[in-house]
Amino acid sequence: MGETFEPKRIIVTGGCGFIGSNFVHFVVREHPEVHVTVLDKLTYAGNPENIAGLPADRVELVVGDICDAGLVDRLVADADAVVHYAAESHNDNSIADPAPFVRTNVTGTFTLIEACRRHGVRYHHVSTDEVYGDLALDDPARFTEETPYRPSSPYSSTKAASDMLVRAWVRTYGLAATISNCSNNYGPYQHVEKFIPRQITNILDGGRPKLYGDGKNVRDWIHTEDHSSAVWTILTRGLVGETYLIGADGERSNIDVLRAILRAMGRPEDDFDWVRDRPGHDRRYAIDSTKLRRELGWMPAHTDFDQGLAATIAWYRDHESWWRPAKEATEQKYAAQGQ
Ligand code: NAD
Ligand code: TDX
Repeated sequence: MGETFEPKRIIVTGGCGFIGSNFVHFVVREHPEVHVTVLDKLTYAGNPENIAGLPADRVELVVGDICDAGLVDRLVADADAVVHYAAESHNDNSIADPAPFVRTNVTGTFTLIEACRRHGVRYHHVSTDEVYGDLALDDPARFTEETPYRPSSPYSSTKAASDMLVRAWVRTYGLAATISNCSNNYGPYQHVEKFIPRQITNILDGGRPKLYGDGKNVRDWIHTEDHSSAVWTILTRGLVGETYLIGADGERSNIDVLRAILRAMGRPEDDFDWVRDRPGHDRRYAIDSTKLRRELGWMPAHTDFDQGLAATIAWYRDHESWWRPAKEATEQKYAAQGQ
């Protein structure tokens, strides 16, 4: 299937975060004709090491805020596409302090789409399945592009708000935009605040994993490499104005994932602590990605979860210098919340 849009100069916001940096590596590796400008504020979640070593003539890092309208306008004027990953991304943080979520996720998106509108630049909006709220454990349904929005947390409500802005800009101003809503990502370079890296690094640190509530909540896991290939597919072959759900049929309960980590790391399966549940904790997410597969021919490549998990555990074991600086402060924050 050919590409219908062939960008040459793209801006990747949040390109020093977990998923954005994976996409930058993906583009540099797979598409040598494309130049990438990373716009990243380097918050606690952004780390320039995530894109270190890439060729300087292919990747430029601009340290700045997506809410800085002047800076965004100057960069967008010189690009032919924006792929927007930058966000405050962690639910627990959003419950403790929602203000940065409203600012970055809503005002930041507004600033970017206004610049894209002014300069006629293509825009891809990276969002989450959490905008659809949650499903019951025994519900056979999965989320589709038609599922009504019903976000639960400050994080997911700000992501939902940003999706709505993009849809309105498409309809009212003819913004050339696509939207993707992806399920839970895992893989290397994920911040230690998130479920899988937190548990792996707790074990590596001689501590115990921490499971919220009854552990039966279900997440639909996808390897971040598959998220990157899907976003590229949508950017270059997706129809303007369309939304595509991204998922790899990876539903698993948290307790099953945790036991798989414990087994893979040679620990007894009950060697963890039950901790306070997340307020408003979504029960289950599940993605039906038929539209993306049928209409754009995308397929996930990393579908063996146990293999992906083993490689992720090995990566954290081999990259302590990457995660160590963030570990103590993250655990202090959790301890203060009883988690
Ligand atoms: P992350 O927290 O690891 O990275 C976010 C990046 O954005 C960081 O580099 C940070 O410095 C940057 N950033 C934050 N505020 C900024 C601002 N105001 N200006 C410029 N840069 C700023 O997040 P992630 O897990 O890589 O998620 C990336 C995107 O993917 C988000 O939009 C998130 O909603 C979406 N998403 C994530 C998942 C997941 O499982 N993690 C799933 C679906 C969708
Ligand atoms: O220590 C923990 N123990 C635990 O049981 C942590 C950190 C989490 N959990 C549970 C909560 C969730 O049910 O594990 C599940 C996954 O938690 P997170 O890693 O915080 O992810 P989630 O809240 O599902 O959101 C993620 O996927 C969708 C990303 O952080 C979002 O950015 C994305 O939009």
